[in-house]
This record gives sequence, structure tokens and C-alpha cells, in this order.
Amino acid sequence: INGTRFAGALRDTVYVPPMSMVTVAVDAGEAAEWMLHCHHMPHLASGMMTTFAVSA
Ligand SMILES: [Cu+2]
Repeated sequence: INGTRFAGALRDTVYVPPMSMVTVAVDAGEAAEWMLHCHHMPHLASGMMTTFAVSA
């Protein structure tokens, strides 16, 4: 978060502090289209959701 690496368990959610940037390393496990989104419902409803494609 903000350029600082942190250790810990594998996770499927990351808290992003306001005005911060997070870089995520992903092992998708299989070629597919994956979704990522904000869990704050007003944000989700206003479009903070996208997909990314992993190809073999
Ligand atoms: Cu959000």
C-alpha cells in the first residue's frame, strides 16, 4: 500500500485507505475473465467494478 510491501496470508480483499494506491500481485490460477470491485456499495453502484482477462 503506497509502495510499502506487507506480508501476510493470501487474501481476496485489500483495504485501500483514502487517496492511496495499492499494487496487487495476482496468481489467478486459471485462464479466465476475473472481476474486481469495491465493496463499498455506493461505489460499486456508481461503477467501481471491472474485469481483467487472464490468458494461457
Ligand atoms: Cu470504493
